[in-house]
Amino acid sequence: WSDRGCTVWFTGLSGAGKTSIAFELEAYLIQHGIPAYGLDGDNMRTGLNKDLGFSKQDREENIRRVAEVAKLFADAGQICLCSFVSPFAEDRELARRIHRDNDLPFFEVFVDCPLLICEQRDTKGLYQKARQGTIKGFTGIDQPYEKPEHPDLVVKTIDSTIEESMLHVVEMLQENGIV
Ligand code: GGZ
Repeated sequence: WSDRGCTVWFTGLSGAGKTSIAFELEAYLIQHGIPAYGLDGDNMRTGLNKDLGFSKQDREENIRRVAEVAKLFADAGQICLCSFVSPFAEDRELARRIHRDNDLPFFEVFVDCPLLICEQRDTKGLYQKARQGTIKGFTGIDQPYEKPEHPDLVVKTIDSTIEESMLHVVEMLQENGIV
């Protein structure tokens, strides 16, 4: 099973559904006896990356460290599921390169959801705070989100359920001989 080690990198706006899809996928893979582990802001920014904020520079360092950790998980034979806004194309490219240099498969999944919908969902109330100016540098409001130009997969969460999106990722992993 160590052959299937790889990283699935979910990118998209806050509230697009990255972590929900990754969590569902993690459960699905484990149920099928496939080792998987999810990394996201909640478990990386509270520990290893707790010295980092949301400036362009800090996001770059966040993504670099996450990619290095994901590389280790993948090298250990796990399917590492990374859910990060990762708004800058060059940072995502670095994450891909860190894997490529170690001959580890890397799949970029664009979790595509219109800003308007993410803002309507506003599950954590962060968009409202960003609009009010209480939070500065919020992706989509006063910092850019650079859409992936050549992602390995696009899942649109506006008209699909979390489970449907998750199964699209499973199909991609099947097509690439991972599962
Ligand atoms: C974007 C922010 C910000 C700012 C706090 N911009 O929906 P969430 O709440 O749970 O996910 C978002 C998370 C983003 O952290 P990442 O590590 O994924 O970002 S990056 O990849 O760009 O380094 C959001 C919350 O943290 N959050 N402030 N200013 N999201």
